[in-house]
Amino acid sequence: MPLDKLKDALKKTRDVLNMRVEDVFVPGRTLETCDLEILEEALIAADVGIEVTEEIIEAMKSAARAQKMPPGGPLEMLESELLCMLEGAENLEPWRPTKKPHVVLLVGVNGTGKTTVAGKIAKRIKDSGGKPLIASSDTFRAAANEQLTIWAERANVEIVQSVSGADPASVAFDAVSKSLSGGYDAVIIDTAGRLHTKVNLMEELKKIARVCGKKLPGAPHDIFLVLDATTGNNGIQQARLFDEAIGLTGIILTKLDSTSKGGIALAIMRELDIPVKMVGVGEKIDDLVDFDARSFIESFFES
Ligand SMILES: Nc1nc2c(ncn2[C@@H]2O[C@H](COP(=O)(O)OP(=O)(O)OP(=O)(O)O)[C@@H](O)[C@H]2O)c(=O)[nH]1
Ligand SMILES: [Mg+2]
Repeated sequence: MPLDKLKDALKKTRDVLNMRVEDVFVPGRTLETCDLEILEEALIAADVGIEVTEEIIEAMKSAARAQKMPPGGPLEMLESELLCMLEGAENLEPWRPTKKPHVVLLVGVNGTGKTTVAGKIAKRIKDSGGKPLIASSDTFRAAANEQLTIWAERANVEIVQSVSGADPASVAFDAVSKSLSGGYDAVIIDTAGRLHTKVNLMEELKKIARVCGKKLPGAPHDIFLVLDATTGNNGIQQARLFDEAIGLTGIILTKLDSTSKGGIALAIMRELDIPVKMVGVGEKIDDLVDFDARSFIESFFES
């Protein structure tokens, strides 16, 4: 993961954590005399989630009782407890298209960054020598097609456009057909923002996915939930409901650069069995990085 970009993006989260963590871990004090409540508050403020926070505090208390303090002190212990917790939940392989064509469906609530992510992923595939196609299955919002067209131009890739009011599933079908006949490596399908609680809109997503599979068995190969990190813990509920409705293969966490609540990535991985695949670290086309738990956690603590 390009470390500098990630570190820059996590600055706000790091500041929240470090400020409080410094208050907790006064040099020379043992963990037993440190104020773990401050740490608890800091972790919750960074949206690590109650469950993860409680586990961490317990683990640190018991390590302290057993006098198992690492050479780097409590801070190192915190870091290694976080890492240990995420073992097995790590995203081991950076995401790449593995099928040809590899069909990716982007879903999420309104304004999370789906259209931006479509452009960013297309650019990344193009940069690595692939031939991606993007498709506008957002036929709901008036300017959606234009917005995606701008991203297609920026990424210098082809687009299957939509007409306002058209059936989003038919756009997806056309895109998958075109990708098969045109020798494309990947199809990135952008969809309209929708609330996870709206049953009919979730049905529409299922239909889009079904139609892709009709044209190309096995498609869509990935269904990524694009989740706005600034929404905090409500994101967990969004992920749960989208997953129940259509089955997610991963999460793309956006706007990490504009929040101090980057801990949400840890909560997601711990509480849901869905990997965070990539993170959005800005509004520009190259501001998308692969997620790696180790670098992520290290970026919480190192400036
Ligand atoms: N700072 C920051 N802004 C982002 C990031 N990703 C997207 N945005 C911004 O978020 C806003 C919404 O992005 P869109 O891509 O239009 O979101 P969307 O999910 O397609 O929105 P709808 O189609 O309306 O549901 C835009 O202003 C983007 O520039 C990110 O990683 N960091
Ligand atoms: Mg959009």
